[in-house]
This record gives sequence, structure tokens and C-alpha cells, in this order.
Amino acid sequence: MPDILFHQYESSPFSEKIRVCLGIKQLAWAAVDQPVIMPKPELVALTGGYRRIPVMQIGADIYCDSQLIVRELERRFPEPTLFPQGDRGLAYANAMWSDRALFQAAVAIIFGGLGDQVPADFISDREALSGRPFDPAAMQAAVPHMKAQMRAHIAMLSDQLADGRNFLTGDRAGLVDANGYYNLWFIGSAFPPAASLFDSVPHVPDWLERVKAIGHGDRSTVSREEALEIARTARPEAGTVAPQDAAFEGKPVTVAADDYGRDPVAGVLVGSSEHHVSISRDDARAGQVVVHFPRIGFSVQY
Ligand SMILES: N[C@@H](CCC(=O)N[C@@H](CS)C(=O)NCC(=O)O)C(=O)O
Repeated sequence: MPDILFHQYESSPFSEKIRVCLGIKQLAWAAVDQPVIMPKPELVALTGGYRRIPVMQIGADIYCDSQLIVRELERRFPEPTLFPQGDRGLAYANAMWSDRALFQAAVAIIFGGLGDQVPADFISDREALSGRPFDPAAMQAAVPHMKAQMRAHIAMLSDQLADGRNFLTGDRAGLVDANGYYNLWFIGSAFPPAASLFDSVPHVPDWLERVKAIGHGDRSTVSREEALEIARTARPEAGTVAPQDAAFEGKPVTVAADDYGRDPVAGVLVGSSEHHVSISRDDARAGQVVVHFPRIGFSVQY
């Protein structure tokens, strides 16, 4: 069985970002399929309350948020790198573009386009997730604006590819390609009519095909119960706490996303750096696990 257990669902765009990274790295991994809406009892047993997708599990280490999953994949499996041109810092920063601006535009275009086809239970779940009305009619009204936003973002991709390169930063694919790709994949798979936004933009369709052709690595499947059993019988990696957090080492803290899905996760601080925070928790079903979060987009309450 592969070490990498990836909690995901097929239609999840942030999961697709990671699946492409797994493809670039040609890794073996197992998909642990999670529900699209709450409840997700096995997932929250592992995370302590964090409900978003994707989450990566390696033994009893649980990595929340695609930003940190990318970082951890690169740390554990450095070759082939996700930074073929050495543009590491900028490539990580590029997620602020894809995960926020591009994603929000894609969501409005898809759900505004689907209109009253969006199921009621999905709407109420996403309202609980965001704490705001999830209103396909309002999204429909925003579609012209969001399409204009999306055209501008896509034009930047086209510009970047205009010199004939195969991928966004050169001849090898990297994180920037996964970032640029996954929202367009989301539009194409969730609301195909809106693919007209990019299917004749110079260079973009060929680049999308090249990224798709990378594939997802060597994929298998593990059940949610098996994933819990793996966590229960594994020991988490030892971490180190950064000097700026030393006063809180071994103390109880809570960590929560600062945008949506803000359910706080409580544990004891066992690791940190400028990029991550790790908390240890004991769970009746998952045993002793360490849950890791990125710093960007997450608040830590000491
Ligand atoms: N910043 C997060 C965003 C993740 C996110 O928004 N995921 C969506 C699915 S693609 C989600 O969790 N939706 C609610 C749910 O699935 O319960 C990340 O990069 O992982």
C-alpha cells in the first residue's frame, strides 16, 4: 500500500491541483474518497474538525490545505521537483492568485451557470461552510463580470505561453502549471459550456492537453476505515518548534482557517516554522495524530 493517502473527491478542484502535482512527481498514492458535503466523520476524526478537501495523510501525520500538501510533497519527494526553473518562492506565491482570484471567478461562473440545477443540500452545506448565503441567482447576475475577470486571467496564461514553451515556466511542468490548470479543469468538468472562455484562446488548449497528459501518478484506492486504521497504528514524525513559538511548545492551541470552513482544531503545539504549524491530538478513532496546517490563511490562537 502506498504511504500517501489522499483524502479527496473526484470533482474537487483543489484535489485536482494536487493530483497533477502527484503526476509531475510520478508518485504512488491512494485516494481516500470523502463525501462532497458534511457529515465526514472519518475525515474529522483525523483532522480534529477541519472539513475541507483535500487532506493528505502519511501514517499518523495529517496535512491540511493544498498549500501545505504541496510543500510536504516537495520536502519528502524532492525529485522530480515542482520548481523546474528554481522559481520556488514565486511559484508558492502564485497560489494566492489561483486559489483565490481564479477560484472565486470559476465558482461564480460554474454555479451561476448551473443555476437551479444546484442541489438544495449542496447549497445549505456551502452556506454553513462559508457563513454566507450561497445564492446561485446572485452568482448568475455576477457571471458577466466574472467571465470578464476569467478572460483576463486566461489571457495572462496565453501571454506566458506565447513564445512556444510547453509549460508555464519552460519545458518542464511544475507547480505553476498545476495552479494555472486546475480552475480551468474545474470549469471544463463542472460546467462544460463555459469552456468556450478558453477553448480558442491562443496556446491555452494545447497547454491544457499537455498538463492533462501528465496524468495523476500511480493511483490506487483505500477505504476511509482503512485510513483510520493506518493512522491508529502509526506514529507521527517528530517535529521542532520555531524559536518565535518556543514559549508555546507543548501548550494547548487552536488553529482555524481564516476564510471559510473556519472550524477550529484544538491540540498541543509540537511543531512550527514560518510556513506551518503542527498540533498533536488524541482521537478516539484515529489515535494519536499530528495535524499540520499552513500559516498563510490560518490563524493560531495560543
Ligand atoms: N485553501 C484550501 C481550499 C480548499 C477548498 O476550498 N476545498 C473545497 C473543495 S475543492 C472544499 O473543501 N469544499 C467544501 C467541502 O468539500 O466540504 C486548500 O488549498 O486546500
